[in-house]
Amino acid sequence: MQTFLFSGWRTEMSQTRLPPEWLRVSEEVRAALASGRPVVALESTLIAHGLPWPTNLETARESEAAVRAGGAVPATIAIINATPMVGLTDSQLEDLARRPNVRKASRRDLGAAVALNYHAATTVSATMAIAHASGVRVFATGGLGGAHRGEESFDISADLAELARTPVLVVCAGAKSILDLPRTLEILETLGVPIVGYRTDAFPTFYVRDHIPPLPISARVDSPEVAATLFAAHVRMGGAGAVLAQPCPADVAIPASEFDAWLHEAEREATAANVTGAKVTPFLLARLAEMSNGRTLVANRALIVANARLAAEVAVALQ
Ligand code: PSU
Ligand code: MN
Repeated sequence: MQTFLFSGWRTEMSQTRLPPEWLRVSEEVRAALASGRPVVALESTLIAHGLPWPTNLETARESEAAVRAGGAVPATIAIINATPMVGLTDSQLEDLARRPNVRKASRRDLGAAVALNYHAATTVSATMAIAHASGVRVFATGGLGGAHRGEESFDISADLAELARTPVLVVCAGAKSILDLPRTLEILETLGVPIVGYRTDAFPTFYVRDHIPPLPISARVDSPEVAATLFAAHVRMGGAGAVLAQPCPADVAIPASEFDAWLHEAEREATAANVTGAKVTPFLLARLAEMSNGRTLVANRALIVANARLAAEVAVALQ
C-alpha cells in the first residue's frame, strides 16, 4: 500500500510513469527513469537509412558516448522483431547498421510493425511517440524532416505532425537542407511548434550554415538551462513538441553555394528515377554524400554528435 502511494506521488511530482506493456525498456534506461536521472532518446533511421556503413555505426556509438559525456543515459529507439525498444545493446546497434533490408517506420507504421512483425528503424515521428510513451522527454537527431520542394508537393514529413501532438523536445540541426525550408517553418508555426535557436538568430539548415536569406526562429536561447525552462513552460501551458535547433559545427559545414548545385542534380536524378515517398530522403542524402566525396557525411556525423551532447545537457537541466 505504501509503495503504491509512494509511486503515485512520484508519478505526479516527476511526471514519470510506468512504461506501457507494448514497449521494452532496457535495464539501464529503466533504472535511470525510475530514479529520475536524465535520459536522451536517439533515433535509428539515421543509422539504417541516413548514413552508409560504417559511418552509421560509428555515429550511433559516438552519439551514445556524447550523451553519457553530457551526464545522461542514451536510449536509442528502434523496433526489434516487432517490439518497440528503448535502449539498444551494442550488438543490436551493429545489426541495424549492417542489415540491408531494415524498414523505415514513421508514426503511422507503429501498429503495423507490431502486428505484422517488422524489424524497423524509427524516424523522428516514430521515435518521439515511443520516447514519450516511455517517459523520455528529450531526443537528439540530425535534421528534421519537413515539406519537400516542388510547388505541388504533398510530401510533408510526419515529423511535423508529431511535433504538434507529442511533448518531446527535439534537439537537431534544424530541418534538412534538402527541403522547402520556408514552407516547413510556416507549417510548424501553424502547428504551434516553437523553433528555438541555440546560440543562433537564424534557423539552422542541417549541413549548411549560411542559408540565404536567413530563416526565422521563434526564440533564441544561449544555455541548456534556459532551453529546459522554455520547454517546460511550453508543455505546462498545453504545448506539445518543440525544436531546439543548433547550427552544424562550422569547421565541417558545407557552403550553400556548393550545396545548391549538388542538391539540384540529386533532385533531378530522384525525379528521373521516379523515387517517391519514404525513399526520397535516403536517396537524396546518399547522392549528396557521393557528389560531395563524403563531405556531407563528415558534416552529418558531426552535427548529430553535437546535438546528442547538447540534448544531454538540456535533459540534465530539465531533471
Ligand atoms: N537526421 C539525419 N539523417 C536522417 C534523418 C534525420 O541526419 O536520415 C531521418 C529522420 O529519421 C527523419 C527522417 O525523421 O530522416 C525524415 O524522413 P522523411 O523525410 O521521409 O519524413
Ligand atoms: Mn516524405
